[in-house]
Amino acid sequence: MTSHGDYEPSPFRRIRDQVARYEATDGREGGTLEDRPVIILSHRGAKTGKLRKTPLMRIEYNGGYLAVASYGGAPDHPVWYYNLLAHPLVEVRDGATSRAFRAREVSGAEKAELWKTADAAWPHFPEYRARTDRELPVFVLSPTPDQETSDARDQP
Ligand code: F42
Repeated sequence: MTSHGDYEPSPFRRIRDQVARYEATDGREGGTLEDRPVIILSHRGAKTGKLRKTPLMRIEYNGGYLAVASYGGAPDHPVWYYNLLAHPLVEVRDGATSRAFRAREVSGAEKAELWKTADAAWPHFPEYRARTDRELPVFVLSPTPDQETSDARDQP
């Protein structure tokens, strides 16, 4: 996983602009939602293999993060959910720092426990769960052994 090269910005201007502002300012702009911190998840498209970047809530967990495919309680999973299943090696940009992680979807008792952490970080998750029939997926993002800390700003 690399943040360079074949990055395909979101077709949605708000998302595209947020990612650009975040990366240009180390998260000082575009780095919060309702005063809660946001990360930028870089991942590979399941079909295209292109690099995608998605703002998500920052939910710190066990030296890594949780990623909740909530999409505001929309009826369908966000596209990035399927990308992570196909290509679990991802990068997280958190402020000025970018590191590599491996995504693992959780279920059952482990997931029930992790909702406590997620709900504390973003109190809207319970209403999203109530809004939709689908079960909101949760990933644990664990640091990969070869993780490196670097400036994630794209370089040519
Ligand atoms: N969404 C969440 O699910 N969880 C969060 O914690 C979260 C926080 C958050 C904070 C700030 C903010 O501004 C947005 C936040 N969002 C959060 C919304 C999030 O950023 C996404 O917009 C949302 O989850 C929808 O994700 P999506 O992957 O469905 O994105 C759409 C908008 C999008 O750009 N889709 C691309 C597209 O072109 O339509 C997907 C491109 C793609 O991945 N294509 C695949 C490929 O192979 O390249 C193939 C797709 C296919 O199957 O055809």
